[in-house]
Amino acid sequence: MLKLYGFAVSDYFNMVKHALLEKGVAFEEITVFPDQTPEYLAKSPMGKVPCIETEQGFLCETSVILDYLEAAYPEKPLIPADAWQQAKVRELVKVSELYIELAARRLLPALLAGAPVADSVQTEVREVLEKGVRAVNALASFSPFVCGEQQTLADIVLRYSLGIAKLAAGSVLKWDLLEGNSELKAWDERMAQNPICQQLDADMQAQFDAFLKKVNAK
Ligand SMILES: N[C@@H](CCC(=O)N[C@@H](CS)C(=O)NCC(=O)O)C(=O)O
Repeated sequence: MLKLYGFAVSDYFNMVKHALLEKGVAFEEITVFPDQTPEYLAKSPMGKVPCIETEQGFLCETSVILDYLEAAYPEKPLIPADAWQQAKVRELVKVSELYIELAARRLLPALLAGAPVADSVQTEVREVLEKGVRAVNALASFSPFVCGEQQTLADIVLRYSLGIAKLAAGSVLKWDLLEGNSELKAWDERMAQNPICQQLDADMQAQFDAFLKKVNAK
């Protein structure tokens, strides 16, 4: 059976777990934290989570894993069949990761461990997030999902990217990322009603304090 390595507070882990649950793929979850030990690096060469283990071997990098799952388990697709529609989904996935997730990630040391964050970094992150949200609004149809009537990988990647960005923006920048973005906010609230999101959010809450302790014990 496919194995998924990672931990419940990780947004990237949750993207893959959400896709597996949505697609109905059986998997075993193995809780691991990012790790630079030779044992874990043999599974995930950057020591990051998530990674998966298949009968053929290990695979890391969330977008690559998501693409693999689409190809290997096409029964319940999270990518449309049409080439153009596929590209539009991947465009939103890319924008969400580059300009929402990765921008917000720069604030994680401040969010999780209270590390000081230079004003220049705060300004840079806010600028990227503003543009990222603007790009998402320009690309998404919200009808009711971001790329149309069906839930796709774009909804999944945006949802968990936005989760960390809302948290970091609110806590570190004292800024409500979704203020003035009513369609995006309504979509985010709709996604939060999805039973899989609810399950993963509950798992994240349950692990959050222990994760914070682990981060701050280093
Ligand atoms: N590019 C990676 C990023 C994954 C990532 O950054 N995961 C975090 C946890 S949410 C991690 O492992 N951080 C530890 C590190 O960067 O060494 C992917 O797409 O899977």
